[in-house]
Amino acid sequence: MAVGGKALFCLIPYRSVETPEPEPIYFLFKFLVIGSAGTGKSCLLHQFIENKFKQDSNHTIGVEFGSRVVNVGGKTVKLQIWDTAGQERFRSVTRSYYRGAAGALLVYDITSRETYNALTNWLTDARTLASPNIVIILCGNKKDLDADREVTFLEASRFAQENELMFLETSALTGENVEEAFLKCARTILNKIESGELDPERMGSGIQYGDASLRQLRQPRGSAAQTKQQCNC
Ligand SMILES: Nc1nc2c(ncn2[C@@H]2O[C@H](COP(=O)(O)OP(=O)(O)O)[C@@H](O)[C@H]2O)c(=O)[nH]1
Ligand SMILES: [Mg+2]
Repeated sequence: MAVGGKALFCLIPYRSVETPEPEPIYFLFKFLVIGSAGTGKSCLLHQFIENKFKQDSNHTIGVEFGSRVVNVGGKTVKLQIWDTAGQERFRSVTRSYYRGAAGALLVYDITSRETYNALTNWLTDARTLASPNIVIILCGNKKDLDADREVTFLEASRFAQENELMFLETSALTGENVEEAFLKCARTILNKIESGELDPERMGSGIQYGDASLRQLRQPRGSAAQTKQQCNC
């Protein structure tokens, strides 16, 4: 939906699956699902959230999103996932959609070379409009259609290596590697936070603290805030 050259997003809440949370949420990560139309982005999101294949995947104008709470390396993390939902046809996915994303699934269809050839453009958009530090996993979707394959695993894995992307072939139909793709991306973001490579407090990092108290716990020992709390003055 374009108004005066700008895309107008309507947010369509996707049913969220949030299992009871015994642990407090440690972080919230914003994820994007990007790639050419018809590659299976909405089906991947649906499979991840609902644990089943979306039969009637129709094109929606706007942005769909879903969220799921997962355990990553012993920490409870909420993934908030945004799906372009039809916008990709018009390449009018704007800065506001990309802004503040910590991770992305970059999807092509292994049975369509055209969708593979478009990857470079999607990658440029993600790194310029979201953040150069965005953690991206390349997903060669429709793995179940191996007989119709137009892109080999080897070719795509080389592309991934050259562009510093993680890589998996997935099937939103069978569910193969779908959870793995999201979790691998989340794990990498968490590792980067823990190693200090990613700063959750940087504007537009796509990362939020889940609980204010955890934020305090993360303060370095002897920092001003902690000292103040300890001496209670
Ligand atoms: N065989 C197969 N079909 C898929 C898979 N994922 C999606 N599809 C089909 O591909 C078409 C496009 O899927 P959709 O999720 O709407 O793609 P999007 O435009 O990227 O969101 C639909 O007809 C889906 O049923 C998959 O893993 N395997
Ligand atoms: Mg879609």
